[in-house]
Amino acid sequence: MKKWLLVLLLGVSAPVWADGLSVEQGWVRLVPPVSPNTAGYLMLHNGGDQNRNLVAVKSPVAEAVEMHTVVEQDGAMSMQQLQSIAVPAEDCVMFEPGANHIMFIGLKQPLQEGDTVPLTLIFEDGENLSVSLPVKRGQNDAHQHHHHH
Ligand SMILES: [Cu+2]
Repeated sequence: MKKWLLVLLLGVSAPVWADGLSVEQGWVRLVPPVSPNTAGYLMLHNGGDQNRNLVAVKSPVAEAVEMHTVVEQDGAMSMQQLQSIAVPAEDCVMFEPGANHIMFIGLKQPLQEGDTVPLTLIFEDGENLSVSLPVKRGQNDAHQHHHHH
């Protein structure tokens, strides 16, 4: 029993599989403690031969978790909620900065660098995929505090 648990815990950093579905390169953006929201990114593979539809995302760390994309409206970039995201068979969907992302709204407590955020992806056909995403600094975030207006 204990060994089994350990395998489960160690398994979080490896690709996680659920019937052909896997998540890789997932992370959640480290934000200042005052920020109530953050975003998560990942690569979702569908290695199965069945088309899937991602219809919900859940996490205990925030009041609400939504799927968002970024669209240009009147020359400005703004976020738009998505109700579902198609993940075709033998294809892969990216959640990345400036495009699709997982939005964590109303963080229950500030996330620290190195924390892991549990996330469950829920598909239309009832399939679930639970992963753990590490909290990390974004690639350009280290420099952003030099650019306050
Ligand atoms: Cu968003």
